[in-house]
This record gives sequence, structure tokens and C-alpha cells, in this order.
Amino acid sequence: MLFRSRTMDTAAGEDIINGNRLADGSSDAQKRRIAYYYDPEIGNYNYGKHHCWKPHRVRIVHNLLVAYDICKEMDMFKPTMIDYKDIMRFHSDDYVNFLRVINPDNAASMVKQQIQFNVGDDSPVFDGLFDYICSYCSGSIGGACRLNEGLSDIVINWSGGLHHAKKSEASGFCYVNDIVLAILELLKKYTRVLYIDIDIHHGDGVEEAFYTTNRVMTVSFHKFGDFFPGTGDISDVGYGEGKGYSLNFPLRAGIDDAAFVSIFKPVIAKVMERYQPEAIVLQCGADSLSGDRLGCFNLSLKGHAECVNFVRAFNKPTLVLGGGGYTVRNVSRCWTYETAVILGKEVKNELPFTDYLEYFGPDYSLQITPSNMENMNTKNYLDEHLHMLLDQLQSLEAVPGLQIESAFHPKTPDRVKLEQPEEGNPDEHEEVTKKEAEGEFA
Ligand code: LLX
Ligand code: CA
Ligand code: ZN
Repeated sequence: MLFRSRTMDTAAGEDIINGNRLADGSSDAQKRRIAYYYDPEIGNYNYGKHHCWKPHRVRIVHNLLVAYDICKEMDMFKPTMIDYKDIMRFHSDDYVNFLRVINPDNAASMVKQQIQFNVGDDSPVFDGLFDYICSYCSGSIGGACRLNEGLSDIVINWSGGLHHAKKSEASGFCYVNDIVLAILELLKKYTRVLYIDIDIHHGDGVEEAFYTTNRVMTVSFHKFGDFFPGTGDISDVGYGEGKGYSLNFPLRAGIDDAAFVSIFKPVIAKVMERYQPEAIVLQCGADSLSGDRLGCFNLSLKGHAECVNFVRAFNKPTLVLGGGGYTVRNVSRCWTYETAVILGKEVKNELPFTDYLEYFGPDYSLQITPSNMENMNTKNYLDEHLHMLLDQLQSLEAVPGLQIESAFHPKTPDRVKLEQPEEGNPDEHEEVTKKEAEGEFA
């Protein structure tokens, strides 16, 4: 297996075979240079025997990618480790210093700080916690650097996507928000960054960080109503300079492929038209799949991946991240399939042999079949909410320019202060034809 560190790579993409076809075999003329970040240590971290969170799932994805023989189609990197100062670009010094020192042996003497920083229950203290944090953040920040340098068109880090983490607080199994850190890196180069979140949960940590700026547009589709974290109503649209630049599609249980795609595509197409982002971060939480242990949506891999493919067709520098997902076998299936879709490679439905084959019985197939659960999202409900979001987008200033730099609001210290981008012309936008953006696959 060939791994290169971020710093070792100088000749961009010389040896890459690029995916240039969609999964249905139709041609997609634009060649993509794909980078994939994976730390072989990541699967060894353990939240505890009884915790439902399994970092191990990313190792299963990796094994499937190797067994399908598609790794050779992308540039693979073991992330170059960041250090604590890189995390302090968003998170508070107190919180980061706490994460650096806390371990299972001293946890009993740090109960007060555990309560303060919400670490200990859902987000437990385990051996190697800070190394784990650095590992997944390194992939996302390293990926953003690679996009900034123009060395890749799409970067994948399935270990990232921890969208609930706040400036000074862990939340929902998320300690440090790699997404916010990666977006801050992208903002050094790009004037407008779009964040899209298809995890079943609201992308609250990312939304909160950028709530008062129009340099980042956040768009989350999520279950809303009696569901963690409880935020993300359609009326939450941003504040001050950021008003209108947070979009939330609250959903009910049971949404299926056809319904999800029918709202995702028009919202994202309108976002692209009105906001014209220069870079995209896509959080692909797999807890929105049918059969997730903690979820209640009814998506198949095809519906989930159709959203990924729709975003891919816009040909913007894109960082693709993981997220939630508790039915390990389906999470692994999903991100394996989505890697293939991003590469434009077809993969057989019959799963190849790996050390984890037993997870996939009795059918041993890649695709999953949605259940017959009721879709509680009526057509009227979806139409009404879709039109509210389209109206919100229509009333935005079309493309925010450079007057938006002073996004820091003194009354909102949990949010980030933005610097000037280093380069880039905000008026240069690639056009994507409707046909390209609508490219579907079987
Ligand atoms: N939504 C989500 C996304 C990424 C991670 C964790 C979550 N949290 C949950 O799914 C959840 C579920 C039930 C209750 C509260 C939260 C995540 C990704 C990688 C590593 C760690 C966390
Ligand atoms: Ca979401
Ligand atoms: Zn989630």
C-alpha cells in the first residue's frame, strides 16, 4: 500500500488514474484528481466496550476499498499530524489544554472540568483520546490544504465529519470540530465556502461557528422534533452579516430516496446559482440510512450517494467527510460505494473477501434494501419547506463579495474570526450546466 505524507507530495497527480465516469457508465468529461486520507491507527481507538461509537468502521471501509481494488485510482495519504495549536484556531485554549491532559487514570481528579467541557458520558474519556482527535482533524485540515494548493479536486476523509463539537464543549460523541477547522483553512484561499450536511442530525457545531458570516453558507438536512441536538428549525437563518446564509431543512421520520433527492437537488442547485461557492465541504453522515441503530430515515445507498454525485457534478474543490452512523456494516457499505461514485468507478454488488466478511451476511452484498416504514414527510410538507428555502435563497444578495471580512461579532464569542483570503478572484466562477448537475446513476 502506497502512502505519501502531505509534505512529500510535490508532483500533483502524475501517477493517478482519474475517475471520469459516473457510476451508470455515462461519460463525465471533467477529470477529477482524488485524494484519500486514512490513518491505519484510527481503527484501534476505542470509546469503550459498551459505547455504540466504533472508529473501527473506517478500517472496514478501507479494507473494502483495497479488496475492490479501487485504491489505486486515488492518491492515498496517511495524514501528517497537526498539533494542539492548530486546534486552537477554533477551540478555546482551556478546552484544548484539557483534552491534551485528560486520560482514564486522571479522569476522577478532573470531574469539574469534565462537567464544564461536557466530556465523560456520551463523549467518554479513553486511552489515546487526544491522538485520536489529532488523527481525524489532520485528515480534514490536510485535505483542505491540498485543495488550497490545487493538488486535488476532491479530497476524502471518512474519519472526519464531527459536526456537533463546539468551541469549548464536546457534544454527541464529537470532541473537536474538524469541519470548522477545515473550513477555516479553506477560507485562507476561497472567499465563499459551502457546507452541506446529509447526516440525520443537525450540523449544529458548524452552523454555530459561522452563524454571523456570509463567507460560509451552511445547509443541513436533518430529522427535527424530539431528536438530538434539537436545533435547526427552518427559521434559523443566520444573524447579522450571516443572515440568510444558514439553511435548515427540518424533516420527519421515514424519508425515502425519492423524497430526499426531490428536496436535496433543487435546494443545492439554487444554492449554487445564488451563492456560487468557490469550495464545498460535504458531510456524509451515514446515520441517515435505512436501518441505522440510532436513526429513523429510510435512505438506501443509492439515494445517499445520488446527493454526493449531484454535488460532485458542480466540479468545485470539494472536501468529502464522514459523520454519524451506528450500523457499522451499512456505514462501511455506504462510504465504500460513495468512494466508487466519486471515482466514477463501477463496483460489483457482491462484496469482495475481507477480514470483515462476516459482518455482511446473510446476503454479502454492497447495496441495502430500505424498509417499508412510513414516510412521515408528506408531499405538502416537503413542498412548503422547499419553497421557504428557495425564497430565502432568492432574497440573498447574489454573490457576497469582499466587504464581508469583519464577520466577528463581539457578542457571539463562540464564533470564529475570519482572516482575509490569501488569493483568489471572487468573480471567477465555473459554470455547471444543468445537464451535468443532474447526472444520475442507477
Ligand atoms: N451526528 C454525528 C456525526 C458524527 C459523529 C457523531 C455524531 N453523533 C451522533 O450521531 C449522535 C447520535 C445520537 C445521540 C447524539 C449524537 C462522529 C463522527 C466521528 C467520530 C466521532 C463522532
Ligand atoms: Ca444534517
Ligand atoms: Zn448524526
